[in-house]
Amino acid sequence: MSETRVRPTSSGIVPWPAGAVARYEARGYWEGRSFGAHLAEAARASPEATCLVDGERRMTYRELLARADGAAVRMNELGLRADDRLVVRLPNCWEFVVVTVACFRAGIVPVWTLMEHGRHELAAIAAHAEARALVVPDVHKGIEQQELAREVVGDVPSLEHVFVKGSDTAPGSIDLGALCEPAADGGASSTDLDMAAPGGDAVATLLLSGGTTGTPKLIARTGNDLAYMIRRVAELCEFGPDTTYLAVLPVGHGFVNTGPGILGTLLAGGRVVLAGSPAPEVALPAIERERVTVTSAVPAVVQRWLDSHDEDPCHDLSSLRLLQVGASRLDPAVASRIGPGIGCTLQQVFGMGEGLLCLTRPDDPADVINHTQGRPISPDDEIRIVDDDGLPVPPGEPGALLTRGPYTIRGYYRSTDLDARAFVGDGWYRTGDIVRQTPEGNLIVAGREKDVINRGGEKISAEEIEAFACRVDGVRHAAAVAMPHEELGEAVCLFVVAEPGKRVRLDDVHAVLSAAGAARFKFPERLVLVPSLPLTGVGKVDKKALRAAIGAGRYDSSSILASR
Ligand code: OOB
Repeated sequence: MSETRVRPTSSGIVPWPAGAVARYEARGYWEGRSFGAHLAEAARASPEATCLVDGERRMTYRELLARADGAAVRMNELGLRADDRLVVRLPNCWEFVVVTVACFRAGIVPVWTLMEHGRHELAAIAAHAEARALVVPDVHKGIEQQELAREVVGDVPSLEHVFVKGSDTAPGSIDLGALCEPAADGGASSTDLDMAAPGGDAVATLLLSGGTTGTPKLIARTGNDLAYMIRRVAELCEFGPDTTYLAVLPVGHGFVNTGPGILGTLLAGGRVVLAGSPAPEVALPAIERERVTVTSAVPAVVQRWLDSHDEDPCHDLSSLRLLQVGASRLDPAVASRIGPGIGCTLQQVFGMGEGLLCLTRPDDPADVINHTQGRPISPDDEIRIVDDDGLPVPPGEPGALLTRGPYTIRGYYRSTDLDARAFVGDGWYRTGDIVRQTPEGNLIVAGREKDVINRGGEKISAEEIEAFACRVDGVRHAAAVAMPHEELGEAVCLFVVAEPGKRVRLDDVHAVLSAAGAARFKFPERLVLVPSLPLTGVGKVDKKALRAAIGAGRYDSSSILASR
């Protein structure tokens, strides 16, 4: 088997400065162990407990570790070594968890993507990560997936292996089911993996960032920082062996994996139930059937659950103790329906792949839970809220949120050009969010300075959509902005200035996105033709004016210009 030399991740990460490392180690946050070592310890602590439920399939911790170790050893035999990257594009299924644990055990770096990601995203992610392997299902929602995998392999020279979940593995690809069989030698492989475990400072995973640019931004998270964050959130959410966590959001999301999510449940010795869809007709019966105690959802999903349960409260949801809601803005009116409607405690979660995680605490007063996005999880999370000159705003005023801390990265993976914009001064990460802080220290997300559209929790780069639009015949200028959407919170509206005499339709833009294999959630919902785009005093497109116009239902450019 030919082996493409790929650079180690360490060549592309920005380390924490020595003083910060010493502090985080001294305070016991960073334990110097790989994430796989933490997981193995948890699995060995309760081997007979059920850790995973996927439909009829139930798995104990013993079986999970045996399968993960089997997969780790087989990946090693295929030439995949510690620090090699593997792109995972799987739906919510037990194989996702086994492959993820296998990667952590072997020190292979998983890069979790969404099933919605198409050739456009997958190729860019795999190329940037210099991934050596890709995992896909054979079929998803009735659509064949291996052709896509072949295309991506054709696009990305470092990709050597494709692992396929399902019974129909194409020649040249590897059957994921066989890969995930327990190792024949049982304990011996596990001991070898224990011995070869990477240190805590090795990269454990590369997360995707909700992009502000057309190219993917990858976030290298180490075993040290990831384990600290997950353990700390799990502790604040009171996770333990009696926790049954329902994974309804796509497993590729950081929220469902790490907040504390699937991985936090496994570290706590609890049980993960995988649901194939967040639709109320799937999620609510799953809560009832499995006596789920905790789950996490985006606001758009919660709204559907509330509506469905109000209309027909036929499911017993009394086991649900905590409902985490985050990734996009939760309307306080919806927040206040959760307690009375579902009978559980709401926890607002304001997080980001880059690190910083804020939560309301289960015992906070209702006002804090319903109206704020909580406070950081670590005493060593540092927060600054600054004005346009970088100076602290007066208490309670909105400003740009900067942060540093024991699990917040100091730079993107191999993206020094991005770092210059996103990291300021002494390693402060500029989150792109505008927040206010209450006197008790809770944050309220008040807006955004980054050019991103948050469509029901999926982050879409306006710049990327504009670049696609400019490829359409007849488009002279394009500006993508968020417009209000009743269910999703925000949707993509594209303003277009056409060449003289040309007509541009939404379908033309969709055709370009579709031909490139871009994710469906990026497709603009609306296109507005305007004779010109409004400009700010410094000559940039005035997106504030465009957002205001579309929000107010005014679409013609004269009213847009008038609204400035
Ligand atoms: C989560 O992570 P990302 O990386 O997909 O997106 C981060 C961004 C934040 O910078 C903020 O703009 C937005 O998503 N966001 C929220 C929010 N939570 C995240 N905006 C308003 N209200 C909230 N509660 O989205 C993420 C990662 C881990 C846990 C939870 C969410």
